Amino acid sequence: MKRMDQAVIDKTLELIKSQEKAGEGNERVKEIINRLLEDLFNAMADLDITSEEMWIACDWLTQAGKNNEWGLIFAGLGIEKFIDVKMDWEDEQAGIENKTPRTIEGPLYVAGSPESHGYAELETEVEEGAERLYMSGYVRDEQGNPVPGAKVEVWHCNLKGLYSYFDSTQPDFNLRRAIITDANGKYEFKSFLPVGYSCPPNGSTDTLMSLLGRHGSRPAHIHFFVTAPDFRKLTTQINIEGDPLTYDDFAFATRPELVPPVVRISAEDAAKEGKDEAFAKIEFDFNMVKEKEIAPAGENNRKRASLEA
Ligand code: MBD
Ligand code: FE
Repeated sequence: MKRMDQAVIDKTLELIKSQEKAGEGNERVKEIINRLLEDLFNAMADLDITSEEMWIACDWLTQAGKNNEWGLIFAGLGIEKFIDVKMDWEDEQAGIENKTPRTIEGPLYVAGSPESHGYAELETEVEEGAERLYMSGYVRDEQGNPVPGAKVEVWHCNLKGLYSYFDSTQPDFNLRRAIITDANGKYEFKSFLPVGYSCPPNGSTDTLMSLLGRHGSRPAHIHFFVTAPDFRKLTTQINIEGDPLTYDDFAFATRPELVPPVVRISAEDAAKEGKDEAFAKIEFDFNMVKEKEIAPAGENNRKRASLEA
């Protein structure tokens, strides 16, 4: 079929814009919405999108909201990845280097986890059958100096691939803690090696991924927010080395610098490190940069879950 005349599309866009009153509303919202409508209408013409297809989209969008899956869809469609790529590019323009790479937050953070100094144990309830993990490292500034008093917030899923709060069968803040670095800038925590995550079966994200011929799974990973006064908030994750999905993450969060080695320490050697059982050991430092006007901010003020909300 012949594509609609551009003039017909443009006239419709102008009609819609003509109802906006100058000086009213928000100029930034007007700019963004008008641009998105322009791109959308052109795509509808190019791809000959039908009325039936449009209403399938509307129904899917409605259901996705009811399911609270929009955060997951932003991750799965690579939108959250793209904003990281954009901010990386902006950092590069600003000459910012030698930092721990950012990677997406994802939709499963909960604010207000229990805080401790230097060390934390992440299990509020014991996870049966898990491989013990001790992870530690230093928070460092741009010169490599340790940053005492930095806050390392950490969260990961259990062996079912589920996160506390979103999985109401787990106790509050299970596998979620905030650790304040000690006088040497060091943090350490005791937990276990988590497993990967998969989107809720038959949910809106899962349905879309299937239609795209994709899977909706993530490799095993651990999330972090690192904050300290005057430093830019760092949002990142580490991957558990050896997961088959390490470089096949539906959320595109893996970065080679974020896959630290996992060292297996035997029960005998564990004693030398002051631990009472064999464990997997991960050492990982967080290299922070100062908050700067010329570079993107670390905080985005998205709405986040908390026990009160
Ligand atoms: C997760 O655990 C996650 O980290 C992301 C980004 C998306 C879905 C589930
Ligand atoms: Fe996650």
